Amino acid sequence: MVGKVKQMALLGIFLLTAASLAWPEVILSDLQKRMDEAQEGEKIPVIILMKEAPDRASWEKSWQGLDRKERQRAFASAMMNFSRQTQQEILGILDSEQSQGRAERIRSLFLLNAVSGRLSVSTIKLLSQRSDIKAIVLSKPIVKNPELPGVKNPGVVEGGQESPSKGIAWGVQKIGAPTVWAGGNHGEDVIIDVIDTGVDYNHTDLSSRVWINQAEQNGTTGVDDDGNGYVDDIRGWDFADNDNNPMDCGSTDPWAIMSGATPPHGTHVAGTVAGTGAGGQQVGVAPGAKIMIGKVFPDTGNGGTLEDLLAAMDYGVANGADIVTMSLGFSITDNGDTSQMLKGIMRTECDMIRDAGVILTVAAGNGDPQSGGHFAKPYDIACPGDVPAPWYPKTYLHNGDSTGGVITVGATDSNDVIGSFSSRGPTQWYFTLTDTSYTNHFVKWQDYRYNPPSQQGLLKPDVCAPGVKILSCKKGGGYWDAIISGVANWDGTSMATPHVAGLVALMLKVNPNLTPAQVDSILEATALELGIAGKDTVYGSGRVRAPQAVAAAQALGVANQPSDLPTLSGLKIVCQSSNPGFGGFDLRYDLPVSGRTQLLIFNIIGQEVAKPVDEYQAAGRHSVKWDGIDADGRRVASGVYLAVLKQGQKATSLKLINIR
Ligand SMILES: [Ca+2]
Ligand SMILES: [Ca+2]
Ligand SMILES: [Ca+2]
Ligand SMILES: [Ca+2]
Repeated sequence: MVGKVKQMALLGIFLLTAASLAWPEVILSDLQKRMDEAQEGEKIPVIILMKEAPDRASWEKSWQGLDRKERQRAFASAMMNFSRQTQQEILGILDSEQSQGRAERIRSLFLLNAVSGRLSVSTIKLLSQRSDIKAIVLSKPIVKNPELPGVKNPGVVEGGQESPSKGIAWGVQKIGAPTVWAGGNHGEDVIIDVIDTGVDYNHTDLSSRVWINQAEQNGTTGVDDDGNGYVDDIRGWDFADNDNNPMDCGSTDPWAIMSGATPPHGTHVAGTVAGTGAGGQQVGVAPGAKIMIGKVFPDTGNGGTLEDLLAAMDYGVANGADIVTMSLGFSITDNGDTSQMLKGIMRTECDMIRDAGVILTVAAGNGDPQSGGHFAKPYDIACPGDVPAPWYPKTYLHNGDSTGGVITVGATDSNDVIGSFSSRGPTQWYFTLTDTSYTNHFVKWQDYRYNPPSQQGLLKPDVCAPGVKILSCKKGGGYWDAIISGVANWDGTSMATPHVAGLVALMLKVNPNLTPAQVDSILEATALELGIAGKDTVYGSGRVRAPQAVAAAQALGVANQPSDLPTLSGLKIVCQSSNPGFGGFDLRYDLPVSGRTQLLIFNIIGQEVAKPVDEYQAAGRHSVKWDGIDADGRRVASGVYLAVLKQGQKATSLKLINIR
């Protein structure tokens, strides 16, 4: 978690030992070291990566014309089938090893085409002889960070609103969610997977919002009715304790939390996503959305593991989540082999989530929670918040496949000033593996090197949202206000991220087919610009704005109609450059007759901002470039614009999304 609460451990780097040379093909050196040190009978948590990869291009061909949710189902089932086939023999071996007490907690991770489990040394050695395995990786613990969800002004909902009077939490107000609700959109039935400490699904504000797996709800106890690998997973799953009860494991005792107990972080996060206000405070952005619960921190408070996190991410995609939100991450503060490998695994997983069409929002991190300051560049953004975004302006791409799956969120206060803790970019993707046990197996991303001044790494975060003094739901009922000095309103990019997840639900409600890249482009294009000009390493593209983003989502639904089809008016306009565009659009239009022709640009509230064409023009094809400059010669703000082509009473239009 990044709610100033927990971080995964820093990663140790181990030297290759002589013993590891016995299985250099498959067993990575840090796992070998762990095996060498293992006690008799000890089971080691590992992730087994399969060698075979599917022919994704051929799948895509057969999926043409599917809408986003249909495509997600097709993607998940194709990947699950592929994984099942390629893993069949290994799962058989592991089943037998499990029955003999040498393996446990075996799970197929279909997005990575991997298998996780806790295996004895002899089982690992047995598997390492196989040619269908690419690598066996030591899984990593998520350790608890005893830092508090701090607050400086307990008992007061920021924005001057006294608590516990009824009201709308300042962050929900600030991003303009109530304006969207006024139009009847509360994000109804959009499913948001909250991967965290679990959620208090009995809370007055959340109980009606929890996603229910109908097949299990109406099925037989003790039977995996929907065959998804999890028995009686009615509300989601507890991946850390491997049971069907994802109740938030956090302590409700503020004193215990202050002494280092796990706080009920997931209930707080879920409240910001979809809290209904039933208990008196409206803390949720999308009170019509459904919360799927992925619990990845164990009841013992000892921290979760990487493979539990991966399994939870898979579950969301497989079970129909539209959005996965993760207010968690682990700090990676070096470019060592283990760190790079871990980053690589997370980037691959996040890329797959993007390819499934699922939107993934992730906290930027809270700097260095030990010192209260920040890690040096480019290591301040936590992983997987350091994974590239699904969309960048064309001008920003570096090499090849430079996009990724993660919309990374920083935290701002009620004055739109960045939280002092909010992690700063840039981050880096520049693999320089040295250990051959790694170099043999891992893709080396070289697309965002940090080597200033010429190479500036990867710009992160992508957007920011309210994350300072955030009021939300308290496990057991009520809110974290006026409970006790010190743990009232919480600070953290953990609190900012669910504001964005909730906003994405509002966007998907009006346009369910938005791709992750479209969602990201709209969030960034419509954000309130903050800090230094343009997208920057503190605020990203700025603080999200719900009314503008939802309007743009709706507009893009219209713009997505095939734009080069003739309209009824006979006029036709297309954009030949990229749209969303980076401050300029090459427009081409066809006139059926000669006459006075106007090409006007309007902003989203209907004001005319520019008039690139107003003259007599002959019938036929014309081109004009609108360079994103308004009538007064100023560069227009990022956002959605409408290009209207008029001739007499005839008109046609085209939506343009401008990014500065
Ligand atoms: Ca099930
Ligand atoms: Ca059942
Ligand atoms: Ca449980
Ligand atoms: Ca800026």
